[in-house]
Amino acid sequence: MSYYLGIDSSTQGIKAVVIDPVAGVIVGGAGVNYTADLPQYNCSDGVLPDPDPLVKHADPLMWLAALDLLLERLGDSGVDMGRIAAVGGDGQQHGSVYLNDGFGAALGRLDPALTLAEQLKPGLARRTSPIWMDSSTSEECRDLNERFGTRMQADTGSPAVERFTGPQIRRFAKLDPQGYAATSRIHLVSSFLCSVLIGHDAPLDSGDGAGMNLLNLRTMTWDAEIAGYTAPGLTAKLPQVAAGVAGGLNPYFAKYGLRAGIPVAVWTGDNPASLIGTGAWCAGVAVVSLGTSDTFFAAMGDFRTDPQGCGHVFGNPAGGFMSLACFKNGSLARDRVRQEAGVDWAFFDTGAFEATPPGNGGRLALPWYVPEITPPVLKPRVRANFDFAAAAPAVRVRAAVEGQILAMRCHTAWIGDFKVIRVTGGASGSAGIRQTLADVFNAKVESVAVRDSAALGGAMLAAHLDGVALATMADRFAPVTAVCEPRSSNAALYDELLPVIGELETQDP
Ligand code: XUL
Repeated sequence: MSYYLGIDSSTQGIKAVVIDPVAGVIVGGAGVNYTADLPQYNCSDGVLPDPDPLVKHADPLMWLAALDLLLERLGDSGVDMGRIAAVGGDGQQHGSVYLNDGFGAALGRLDPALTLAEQLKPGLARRTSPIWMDSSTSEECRDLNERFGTRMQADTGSPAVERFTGPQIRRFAKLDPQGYAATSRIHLVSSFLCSVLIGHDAPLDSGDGAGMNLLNLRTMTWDAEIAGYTAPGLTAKLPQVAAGVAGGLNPYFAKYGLRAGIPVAVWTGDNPASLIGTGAWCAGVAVVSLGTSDTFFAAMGDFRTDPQGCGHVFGNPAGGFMSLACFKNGSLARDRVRQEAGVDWAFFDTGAFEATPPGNGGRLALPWYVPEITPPVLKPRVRANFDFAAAAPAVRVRAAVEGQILAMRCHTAWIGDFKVIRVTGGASGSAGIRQTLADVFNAKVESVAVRDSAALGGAMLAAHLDGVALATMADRFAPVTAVCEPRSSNAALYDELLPVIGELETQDP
């Protein structure tokens, strides 16, 4: 039977997953890590060094080199590439690629004897790409929010926020008007790589397009007024918004054993792809992904926005909308607290709570080591309601974990009251963290056995193009492997602690 390939171009690397939906098995996969495998691009953890801590850019040529290397590795791994019948994919959200007139022509004549990076380099109108970790556009956000007021959030799903593409484009047009004038097309990471796969300009989907502060989610078209104010002539530089098939696979990729012309699905953002890959595209189940950053997302039946202005609304690739709240100080911050405290997770996971019972005696911390997204904080530091540095290691770790999860509850209440939360990502392997999540949200926490939910979502969307039902695939590829029930006494304890989060967040910066 046919195989389907999903590709996830994420912050620190790129991954592929190949599925056989009829047999219900993952038949292969491959990965490339930018730091380890492509050090020549100087993007440690996927980010170019910059003296300004607010500036976070990457080299788009690295993403191309990674795509070549990924497909080579996938072919070498023994997967029967000729059986792949369609390709889907996603990219880290918000990142943008600036292309000149030569890009389209170069795509149309890709030579398999050469690499993507060398052939497409002349098509770049800007050598670097701002990514979602960038927080350098506060001034532009201020301009946009002042100009459009509440309409910005009411129509695009989010107020203007630093990492979103519109403010990034406005800054580029202001700082480098010539570079902006030489730009004829601006792609997101997703639509950039999808364009490369199909050999011509690809559309972007409403899941990723909504992360730009430019797409009117009520009409699903570019908001001409907002785009016009963001930067001159911007609408003409944006791709179309569409769903379904983007085009046929460029013959260039036959060198990896793939069949030229197989359908390539319109790519989406990593979070919308994960919504599919975790089987949560129908309203009622929320997903918490505990990765580099922590994210909370859920399908939404209706279009509603966050009254606090921190969360976002994106298109749901399965139809309708999804909500998302992103906490930048996620696993990296959690692990830093743990490392600096010199302990491992065992004390937290085995239930040996002597030193620190749930609730931690009311001691809470928000471990903000980098500028935070939810709530927006540009000057990071650890906020705590006790002497954090002097406290016992176990107390510090519990304060940080509980603080993060309570903050997540505070900032996602607008999405709904969920009785089931699905958890994925590296830190979801911790039994202690899962139990804390269940108790804080007073919800059943289900672990789903999906390692690469975004790449899997891309593969499922590719198979869906061929008529395979998403529900059938979710049962097979995202089974629930463990369930953690909330403990009511702890839930009541956490309810009482909720107001402390507001106090920490408004502490002096
Ligand atoms: C979502 C966000 C991140 C990126 C990278 O708004 O900024 O989750 O998509 O994963």
